[in-house]
Amino acid sequence: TMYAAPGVGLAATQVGELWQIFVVDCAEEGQPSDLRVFVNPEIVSVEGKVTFDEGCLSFPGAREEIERGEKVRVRAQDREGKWFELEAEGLLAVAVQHEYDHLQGVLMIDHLGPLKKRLLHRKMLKREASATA
Ligand code: GNR
Ligand code: NI
Repeated sequence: TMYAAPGVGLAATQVGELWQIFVVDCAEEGQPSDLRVFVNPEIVSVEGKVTFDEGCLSFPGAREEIERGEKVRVRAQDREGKWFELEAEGLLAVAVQHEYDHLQGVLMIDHLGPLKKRLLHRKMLKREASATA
């Protein structure tokens, strides 16, 4: 589903699977894939701040500037159940925080102020109305 979208990440909750699992692939276009699987992820530490222009497959067409940690350490299990720790920065760090949020029921819009949240909500309602009309 992530590759079909295409997206750089996908959380299980986005496809109706109630597991603490997300995947991320931040490889640049034309580069070999860099699929990373995170099972039962925990954010160990966050350092610095960065603002990133984010999109989300659950909010088609929307782009918003969101403030995130610049560097994160994440602990998770891999597909074999083995625990690993990863320090990420750049797009990978942003994607890990975005996907981790999904598993906690937190969405991109929850990082926006009430006005922007409302505007985006209306935009999504309009989009839905025109799709079903
Ligand atoms: O495809 C995606 N791109 C993206 C760009 C900037 C910050 C976060 C993301 S994640 C998003 C896919 C998605 O919605 N995953 O939950
Ligand atoms: Ni998302």
